[in-house]
Amino acid sequence: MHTDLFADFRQPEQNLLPVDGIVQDYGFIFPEDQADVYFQSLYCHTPWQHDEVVMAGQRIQTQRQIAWYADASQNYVYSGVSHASLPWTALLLDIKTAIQDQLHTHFNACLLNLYHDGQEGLAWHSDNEPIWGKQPTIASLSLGASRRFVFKHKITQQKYELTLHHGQLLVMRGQTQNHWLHSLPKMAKVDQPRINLTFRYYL
Ligand SMILES: O=C(O)CCC(=O)C(=O)O
Ligand SMILES: [Mn+2]
Repeated sequence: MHTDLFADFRQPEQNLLPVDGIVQDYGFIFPEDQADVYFQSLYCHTPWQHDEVVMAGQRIQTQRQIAWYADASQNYVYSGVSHASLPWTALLLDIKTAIQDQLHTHFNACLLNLYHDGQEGLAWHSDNEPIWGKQPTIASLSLGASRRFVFKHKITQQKYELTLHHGQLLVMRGQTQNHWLHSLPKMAKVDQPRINLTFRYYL
């Protein structure tokens, strides 16, 4: 069981980044069976949509799927494509409340990503759109398959890498989005799906 494997895993007071930002690992914030229920329910009942990104003026559909939830009917525009928001479900509100209580931080939006297997990933980017404010706190919950997650400093190219597991909460704060990119590399050997939830606050 993961809680035995990583008994002293939860060290949120430690900053994983060496400079120019704050990334904290809150470890496993839900019991494994609870994380299983969340994964299954989100996997089966979320109205997943393929994402679209604009590259070299072309609209391209990603294999990865997304769903965007927010307090008001707030559209989320990134990579030149607008996404209409869905109303919160009871399950997402449960997860949001648990994370808010733990972090003492309020969130009003959540982006869900579904990676069907290791052939799907997310390219280098930072979540630095103006709607998130200058120093956003972004709480990232991982469910399902374990995947590598990598940070790269925008100037020095210095990297920091970790593996994100089922039920693990990672929090990015402060200057992180201004100075670091992050990515979810493809992992050919992974044949199981992963869902990621990033809780955010738009201004
Ligand atoms: O899947 C992940 O762990 C990261 C997702 C992410 O960076 C994003 O949605 O902006
Ligand atoms: Mn991101």
